[in-house]
Amino acid sequence: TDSATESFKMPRLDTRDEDFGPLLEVLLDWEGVSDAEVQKRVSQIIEDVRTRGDAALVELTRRFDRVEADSVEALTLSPERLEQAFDSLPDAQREALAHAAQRIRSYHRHQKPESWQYREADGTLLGQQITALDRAGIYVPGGKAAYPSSVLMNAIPAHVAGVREIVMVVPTPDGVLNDLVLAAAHVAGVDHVFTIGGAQAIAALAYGTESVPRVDKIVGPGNIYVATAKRAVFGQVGIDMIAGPSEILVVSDGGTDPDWLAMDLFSQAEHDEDAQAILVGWDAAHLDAVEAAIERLLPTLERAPIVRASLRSRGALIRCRDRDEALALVNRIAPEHLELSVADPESWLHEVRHAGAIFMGRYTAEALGDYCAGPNHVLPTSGTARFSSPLGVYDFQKRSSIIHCSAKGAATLGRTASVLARGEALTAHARSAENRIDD
Ligand code: HSO
Ligand code: ZN
Repeated sequence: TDSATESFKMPRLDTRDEDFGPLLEVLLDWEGVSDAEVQKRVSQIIEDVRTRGDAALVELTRRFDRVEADSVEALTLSPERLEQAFDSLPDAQREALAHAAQRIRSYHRHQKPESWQYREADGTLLGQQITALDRAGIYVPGGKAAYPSSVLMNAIPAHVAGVREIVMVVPTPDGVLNDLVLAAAHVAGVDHVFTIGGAQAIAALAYGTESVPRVDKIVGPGNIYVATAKRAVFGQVGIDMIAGPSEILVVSDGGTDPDWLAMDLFSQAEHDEDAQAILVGWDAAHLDAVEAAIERLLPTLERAPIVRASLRSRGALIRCRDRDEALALVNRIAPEHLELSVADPESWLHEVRHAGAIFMGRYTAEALGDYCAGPNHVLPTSGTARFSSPLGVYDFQKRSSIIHCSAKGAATLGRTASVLARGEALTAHARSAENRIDD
């Protein structure tokens, strides 16, 4: 079929329908992929890299990416090479990258938590000290899924957190380098880049090889091999969350141009066939207008086949009764991106309990947040906004507890500790505490 002329009907739901509940469940259902065959292959690759180091990386990169290199050094890009990629870009791209990076940096600086301490009356001091990870690893997918914006979103918070060394890995199938990705790495303060990918890159970052330094945490999206490898090395290193397909929920009060709303839905749907774009509203005529806009504009898109597949299988226009029902849907769905395309978004805000990022008002397209508003675009998907947060500075930091007892404090605490320790039959604990009670 000619994809430009193929007819398309946007799926519709109505909360008044008897079977709305079960239909919504089906719409939201997303099975996280886990595949025994993939798991087996991934654990073999990890074992290979663990035991043979660089030699395994060179071989696996030849096999999977068709890149001939006789050492990992030949798969390494220097900071100078990154700068050169930046310099080679047209002015507009250089300026846009720098502008986005500067805004992302200043937003994330606001996230920086402070260490704190307080002193009690008897002189004992308590506190919490915040420190950055020594080394972070950033995975960047190769090929068409390589987003320079994601390099900024992953590396800048690490840099702001105070991470000493940021190591990026990116596969280059057939040796093809993406200058925008390298330029973004330069702008974001990445220290080393290795042109390796897949499970072998994750294994190298987790365990280290002769040339690849072992990191403390690995972040960044990847295909099923990468996701499976990240799960497998978790515990050896920290990992970020494993993201499902991207989603948007738009709430419209009927006052926003239907063409704008259609394009906002498309912008999410064009990411991939499994992406999810849903709009909810209570104005029936307006929903019809959005539906018409979707059907008229869809054939004009470069990625119309992807958008059509996404909207057909996972998209919906949902008609609800009123504002309260729309809010209940928001909190039920806990969307990655929530667009409040309404006249008074502030009055909604305090009632939104679960959403990765909240885009307020008619002018705030998700696309602005994806690139350059400042907040992170790595967000909790598939309803996980119920319990998790956007990627941030805090993901590259940890907290140490601080206790400094005065002599008087040690005596007071010693009495309590001694009683509890004897209750647990741990007498060395008790005596250790009692030693510091001077009477
Ligand atoms: N919407 C994606 C991020 C992105 N969009 C990157 C464009 N490039 C997930 O939040
Ligand atoms: Zn996007």
